[in-house]
Amino acid sequence: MIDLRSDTVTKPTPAMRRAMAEAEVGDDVYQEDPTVNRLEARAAEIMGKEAGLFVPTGCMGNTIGMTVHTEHGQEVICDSRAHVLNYELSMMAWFAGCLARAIPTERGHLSWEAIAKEIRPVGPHAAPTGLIAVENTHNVAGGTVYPLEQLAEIKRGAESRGLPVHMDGARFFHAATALNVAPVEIAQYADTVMFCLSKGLGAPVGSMLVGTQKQMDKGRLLRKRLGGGMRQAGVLAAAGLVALEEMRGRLGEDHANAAYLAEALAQLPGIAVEPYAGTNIVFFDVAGTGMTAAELADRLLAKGVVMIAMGPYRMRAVTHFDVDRAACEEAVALLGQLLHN
Ligand code: TLP
Repeated sequence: MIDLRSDTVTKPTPAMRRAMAEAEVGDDVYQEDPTVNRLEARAAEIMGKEAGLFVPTGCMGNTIGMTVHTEHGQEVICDSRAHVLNYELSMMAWFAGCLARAIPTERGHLSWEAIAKEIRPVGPHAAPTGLIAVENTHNVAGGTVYPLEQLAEIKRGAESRGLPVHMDGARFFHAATALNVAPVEIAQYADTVMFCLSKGLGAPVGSMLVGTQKQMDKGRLLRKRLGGGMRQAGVLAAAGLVALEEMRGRLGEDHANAAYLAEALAQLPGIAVEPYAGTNIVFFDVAGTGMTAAELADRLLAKGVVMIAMGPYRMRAVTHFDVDRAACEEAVALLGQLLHN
């Protein structure tokens, strides 16, 4: 199987498995797991924040991040295609008790100009704005990377209005790799950042939330309330540490493979590739093949290639550690065979 559905499908590397087997553990609910403590400190250090919190999933990291900043009855400004709005089972309503104020965008990126128009003050009618949520890289927009100046402007504007910024950085290090900047250069423009260890970085489970010590102390209680107090979680954190130390540096390979896919897929009949954003996600339209994305996905699956239908005619391919260049070439060849027959 050549699995291009998502970078979530990566399996732990031999180094991760060894680290997991040998991990020193304790009860993390008492904050006594040395490996989790190390991972949290290291994540905070890399991102230039005071503290970190290890969470089982990106969804939980976003939920805690957004709940830390808000009160029930507030609004969260986000872009209309945000993962926090469309793929997290309305968690911002369910847990944070907030409404989304969604802004349509071209590339998944909010601008301060658009945000400023949507900020609502406390008053007798509208729900006041409590938070601005940005997504970097932006998944459904095609792995797009926020330009640093745009983020800086949002953060400056947010500060001037007393509003916090949360970043859904599920693929944060893909953004840092594409911009060729240190993580802090991006993270400085958000109060809290969630990033996933279990996507492109290859860990089997886990995400991190980073921010101030006070925010993470509050977040720790929220994590317990959500059922995320994981006891001897050092076995997972150990893989997370390997992911952080050994896997960040190789994301450029995934980007090069995605660039190859974008170019090669565009040569196939009936396939229209969306502008490639420079990271590990490629979206393309299959309407010209006479098949729906679901039909094409089924036929590809029969040939041993897995891609995901993300709309009636829209498909997504995501590159990652478990799919090398040869596998990408084979996937394109198999799709080509299918379309030529
Ligand atoms: N995204 C998954 C699916 O949910 C679509 C994927 O395969 O891309 N933020 C962003 C931007 C994400 O893309 C995802 C996962 C999450 C948060 C949630 O992470 P998990 O799955 O760990 O809860």
